[in-house]
Formats: sequence, C-alpha cells, structure tokens
Amino acid sequence: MSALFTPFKLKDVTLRNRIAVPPMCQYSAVDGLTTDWHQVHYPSIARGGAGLVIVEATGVSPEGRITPGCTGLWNDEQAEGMARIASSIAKAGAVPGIQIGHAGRKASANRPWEGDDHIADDDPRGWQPLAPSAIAFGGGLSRVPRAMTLDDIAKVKADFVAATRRARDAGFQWLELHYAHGYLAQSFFSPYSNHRDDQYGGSFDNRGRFLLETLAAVREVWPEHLPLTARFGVIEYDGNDESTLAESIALVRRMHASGLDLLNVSMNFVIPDVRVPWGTQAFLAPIAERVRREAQLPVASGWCIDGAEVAERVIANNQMDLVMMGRAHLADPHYPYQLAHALQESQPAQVLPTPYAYWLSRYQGPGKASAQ
Ligand code: 8OZ
Repeated sequence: MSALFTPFKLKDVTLRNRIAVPPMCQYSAVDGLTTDWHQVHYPSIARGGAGLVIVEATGVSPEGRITPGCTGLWNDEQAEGMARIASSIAKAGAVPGIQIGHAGRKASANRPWEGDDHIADDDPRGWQPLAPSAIAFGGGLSRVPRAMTLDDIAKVKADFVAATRRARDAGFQWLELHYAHGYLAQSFFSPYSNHRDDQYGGSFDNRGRFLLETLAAVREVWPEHLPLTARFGVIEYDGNDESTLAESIALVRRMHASGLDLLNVSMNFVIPDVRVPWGTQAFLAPIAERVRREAQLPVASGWCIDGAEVAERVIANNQMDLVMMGRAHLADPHYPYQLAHALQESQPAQVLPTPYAYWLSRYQGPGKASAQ
C-alpha cells in the first residue's frame, strides 16, 4: 500500500488516507448562509475519496468575512446549513472539518473574479475592516482598517468561541483556526501589520497573545477528543525568512502546549510584495518538515503539491502527515481515485462509494472493452 493511502489517526478521529481537501472559498453564500451550491459541492468532493474535507473560511462575525459571499457561523440558521454539510461529508466517508476565521484588514473585498480588491468605501455592500493597527494591506486592498480596541479584541475572541460551539454542535469533527494569510490573527503576529503599544503588540509575547488566548478559549469548548488545528503562515518570503521561521516555530510550540493538535503549515501573505517560489513543486515541504521536527507536532501542508508522485513522496519522507490538495479536486472531484490508479493501489475503485465503485471496478476506461 502506498504511504498516501495509509490511514491517519489524530485524537479519536481516523482519516481513511492522507489526502485532505483544504478550505476553498466558494463566494456563493448569502448573508453568511450556505446555498444549494455548498450543499452539492462538499458531498461531491467528499465522495471522491479524500480522508478529510475542510469547509471554506467561515467568518466568526459579519465583518470577519473576506467577501459578502463568504460563509458565516454567527447564527443558528447558518449552523443548520453547516450541519447538513457536515453530515453529507461524513456519510461520504470523509471526516468533516471547518475553518473558522476573521479576515481582519483583508475583509470587505470583492470576489477574486470581480477584482479581488476592497469594495469601495461608499458601496453599502462593504464595511470598515478591523485590524491590530490602522495600516492598510496595500495594493488593491487599500482600505485603512480601524485599529481594534481591547473591547473589540475581547469580542472577536468571544466570536471565535461561539462559532466553535456551533461547529461542534453541527457535527464537525475537525476544527481549523484561520491564523494564516494576512488575516486578523496572522496580522497580530506580524510586526508589519501590528504597531500596537499595548499588551497585544511589540514583543514576541505580546504579538502572539491574541493567537494564544483565542486558541485557549476555543480549546475550552472544542471537545478534547477531537482535533483542534490551525492554518498558520510561518514564512513571508520577504528576505527575512530565517528570523520569521524561528519566531513562528517558537509560537507554534506554545500553541502545541496550549492544546493545538496539528498545524497546517502555510505562508504569511501579510504584505503584497513577496517572492514566493511558485514554480517549485512542494516548495513548502521542507518548511513543513522543519516545523514538524522542531515543534514536535503533526503537520499538514499544501501549495504546488500536484500529482501522485510528489504527494506520495512528501508523506513517505515524513515531511508532513497530511497533504492538502485543493485545486486538483476542483478539476476532478474524484481526484483520489486517479491518485489510487497512479500509485497502483490494488482496488482503486474502492476509493469511491459503492454505487460508483461497483461499476468502475469493471470498467477499463473509455473506448476499451469492459467486463459486464
Ligand atoms: C486563495 C484564494 C482566495 C482566498 C486564504 C481564503 O487565503 C483564502 C483564499 C485563498 O486563506
């Protein structure tokens, strides 16, 4: 059996293999509510055979959404739609996960295909973003956020806790806190975006405080037997990579001590002008491996991990415990079936549910004679 298709156990949850579908925004929600789009999209992907399917970045509050089309989990009606999604993912044999987050100064944006920039200040669809300091991201995300008061910070932490309760009660078994990609949590930790002079800014301890306090508060309500995870950027690709990595790994160690079960290793995206090595396959794999070794916790990672050979390699070489494969699942929701073929698993069709597997196990492919 390939390494990619070995099960993975974390707390009381067992994934059928190491393939995870990362959160991917669908920009198809209305007032934070899921729509028919989500109710079809998530089970379709889960049927494809991945071990874990994580529902898209879901706002803990209206102003925490990236765009007006993003999902939310600040009311019970939203939770009801999410409960159906969690159930349909689980029925398809995957573990249902959800990412909850607050977009901070990147909030109030247009969809990527409608500009990917901030909604104009005078457009009623938008709102003023919140951030540690009143510093805009830049580029198309030029709206200056309001610097958060201590009350704002307490409110956002409480919103994370309330969303966690709803995710738990909706039946999700895997929680991912969005601590990456320049959104609110990541922007508290980065000196680029956090110029505060109170207990939430300045020193390493102070910049990490929002992340650790939120994690601890969430841990109180998220069941101990279920994985609590975070996606966190550990590298900015701004030329100061060694110091950012060292500081980030130090914070991951603290997160681990505060109850984090796995880290989804990613990039910071706190500033617009960075030099990410996009052309390099699995460029984050050595970094994920370093986090895994130095912080002594299981890790997942993704970005430019395309194809069976590279996915198998990063798992077999113990660079990561799970491999996040997003866009490949958009191209083919049954992508794990293709991976199983490529890795010469003995019964690739068994990756799929029986109503598909029964027929495909007798099928040689288009244009080829098939057994009945
Ligand atoms: C890629 C494209 C659009 C959104 C994130 C929610 O950065 C996102 C996102 C990623 O986590």
